[in-house]
Amino acid sequence: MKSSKKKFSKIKSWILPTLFTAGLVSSFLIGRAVHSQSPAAPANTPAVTIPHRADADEVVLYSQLDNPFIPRKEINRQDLACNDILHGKAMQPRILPDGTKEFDLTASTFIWQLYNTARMTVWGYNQQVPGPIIRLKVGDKVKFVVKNELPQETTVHWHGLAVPNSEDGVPDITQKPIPPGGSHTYAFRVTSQMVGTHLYHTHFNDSFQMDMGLHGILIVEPAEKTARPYDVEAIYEMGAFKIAGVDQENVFTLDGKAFPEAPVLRVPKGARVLLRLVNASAENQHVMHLHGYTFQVVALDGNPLEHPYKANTIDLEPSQTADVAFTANNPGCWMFHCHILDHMINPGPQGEGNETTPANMGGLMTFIRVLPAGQVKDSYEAAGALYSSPTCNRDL
Ligand SMILES: [Cu+2]
Repeated sequence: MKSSKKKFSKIKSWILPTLFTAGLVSSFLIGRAVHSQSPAAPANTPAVTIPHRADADEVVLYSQLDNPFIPRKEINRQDLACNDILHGKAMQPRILPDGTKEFDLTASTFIWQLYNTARMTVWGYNQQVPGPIIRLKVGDKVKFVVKNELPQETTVHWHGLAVPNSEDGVPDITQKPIPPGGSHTYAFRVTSQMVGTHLYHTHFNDSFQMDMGLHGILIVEPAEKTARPYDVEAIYEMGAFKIAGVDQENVFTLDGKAFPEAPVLRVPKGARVLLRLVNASAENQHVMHLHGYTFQVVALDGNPLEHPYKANTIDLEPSQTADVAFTANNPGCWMFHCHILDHMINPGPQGEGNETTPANMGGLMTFIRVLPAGQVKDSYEAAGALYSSPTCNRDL
């Protein structure tokens, strides 16, 4: 145990940087009910101290001085954006006279609800985290008009795509970084090398900007429409954030939301399901595990495998993608989660759990519900709502 003197100096060493961080880029609130709203705390509200989950002796300051309020309408918009990611709904481009598909990506700061008790000023594309899905076809001529409304320079990198070097998004090597208030247009033709599940992300001050939310999913389809071997295609992007001024990723999200708000995937019994999995965390690998099934790993980093293999966990290093497939023949509510188990915990006073107190369940945890066809809806369902009031068995 640390002495109280030592502890005080530890607290002191946190206060200034954390207040600075909280005021500048990161703010969130603790202990609210799901989607509840309350006015911002008065300026003289004392800050709340809560032990960091990784080390109960270490104290992290959770500032209430910058207590962001999000209207219900905005929370609904964010839930819908997250649900669109899950269901692979892509953004629509402008079609230019020569047939070029032109996409707008605006990087800006906004308040995002990571889960019911944590909100943060994130940096993201088009007011959502992850950014909108970009879906391209081989042969497409594409342009991306990237506007920078961040307080810092940025670039965009098309991860896994063999674009011309000038379009690669590496600052001071292939382009000048895009200054705050500036814009830059990327242009390339989509080739067969690009087919598959990929991501796009910032490449400026990467470790910081990735953890702030500047990433999204990019899917390239073959030129010819082929008979789709799958009835359901869904996407889970694993993201990571640093809240409370810590220097290690401590909130992990599926399609932008941590459990209890991570979205549930509902699929009809018997459907052939393709899950596109993308690890957009800057610093952490994820070992995603599906209960109740053996799936086939059919593609890695966008490349179809010559010999797909069977597994029930898939290990994704930062920036790796995998496509896994299964036939939904086992009805029920099946957990889908990261098997690095502290990625299934949200920060809080409970820490990692002990003999008397369970941890604050959160992070990379959701369900895949296999239901009779008539009961499948595409609307957003938060994993926590299902967890606290299980209806799976009743539905079967
Ligand atoms: Cu993980």
